[in-house]
Amino acid sequence: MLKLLFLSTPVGSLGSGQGGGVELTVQNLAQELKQKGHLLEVVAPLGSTLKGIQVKTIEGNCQIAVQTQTRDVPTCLPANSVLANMWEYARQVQNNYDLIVNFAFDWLPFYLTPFFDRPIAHFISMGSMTEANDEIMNRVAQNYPDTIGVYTKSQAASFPFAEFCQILGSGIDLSLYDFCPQPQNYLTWLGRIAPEKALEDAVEASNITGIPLKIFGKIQDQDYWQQIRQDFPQAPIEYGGFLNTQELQKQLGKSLGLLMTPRWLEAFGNVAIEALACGVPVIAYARGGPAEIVRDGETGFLVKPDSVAGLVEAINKINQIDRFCCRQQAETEYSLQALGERFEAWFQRILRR
Ligand code: HBI
Repeated sequence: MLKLLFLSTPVGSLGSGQGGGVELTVQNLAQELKQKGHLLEVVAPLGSTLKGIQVKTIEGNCQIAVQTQTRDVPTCLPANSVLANMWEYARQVQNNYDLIVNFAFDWLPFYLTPFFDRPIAHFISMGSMTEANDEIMNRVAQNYPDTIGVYTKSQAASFPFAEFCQILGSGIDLSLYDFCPQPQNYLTWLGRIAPEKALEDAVEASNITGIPLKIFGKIQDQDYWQQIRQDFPQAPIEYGGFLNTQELQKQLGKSLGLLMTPRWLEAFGNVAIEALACGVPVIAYARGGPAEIVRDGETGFLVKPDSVAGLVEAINKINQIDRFCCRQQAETEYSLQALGERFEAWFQRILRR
């Protein structure tokens, strides 16, 4: 049994959605590790909530989201920084714990690592973003090998310390997703409707094949969405809105396949494992996280990046995929239990040093 202190992302309170994918990771991990008998406390900004887990909330001003910054941005902390306050609390209580786990993608926790008496595991939740972060993360990777965790190999590859990264993958609560053996005649596309997600390629493929495409997710860039509608006036597409998991998995499960067309380096791509959990094959550009999730020819198809012709070719053979294999892959690789085991093994490796 380990005594673990989790320090959450300082960009917003847990449950606000501000922290995106890493909120889900903190929530799932905390629940799973508590389930396995470990003792843990989560430190997070005021207003944070976590089902069934003790949260120590800390007041202060949130960090600026790093993805809104440029690569050369100087490290900055606001007055009364919640990040600094969280780490002051951690310094005071560190001796009650075996291991501290950092989920912030920020300079300070990495800089503070050598000042702490207790070991610190750092989970990095995006690819390389700024020079200052790369530099301080690299310093920790060199001095404390094993202590850097990431979702995927391609995410690790974006950092100068790629070979030091522990690849931990992700996981979802499979009990929320129902296997659907018999699809209806439509494809799905899920995600933020924004240029880096290249929805236009999926729409073009639907236009060529004549197979209807149902689109779900937040319209983040309205002009971009209108441009797609103008460019493909005849495409058989339908926008289904931004749904909660329960509603989304109902619609997703009935589809022939999920199209993933990322233009940028997707660190992981949770929508891929949500599809697999419903038995839905994934057709994805062979780049980033999805390229490490989809088993080409078994649970979907990996397509030459940015090739609409490649998408069309894959769509035309989607019935070759056994939908049950998709569900099985989700169960073996992406269950919460598998995720908890991977993190537990990582923590043990650090503590053995
Ligand atoms: N920005 N500064 C900062 N710190 C974070 O921890 C952070 C962020 N932007 C996005 C983010 N975390 C998470 O939404 C992603 O890691 C998933």
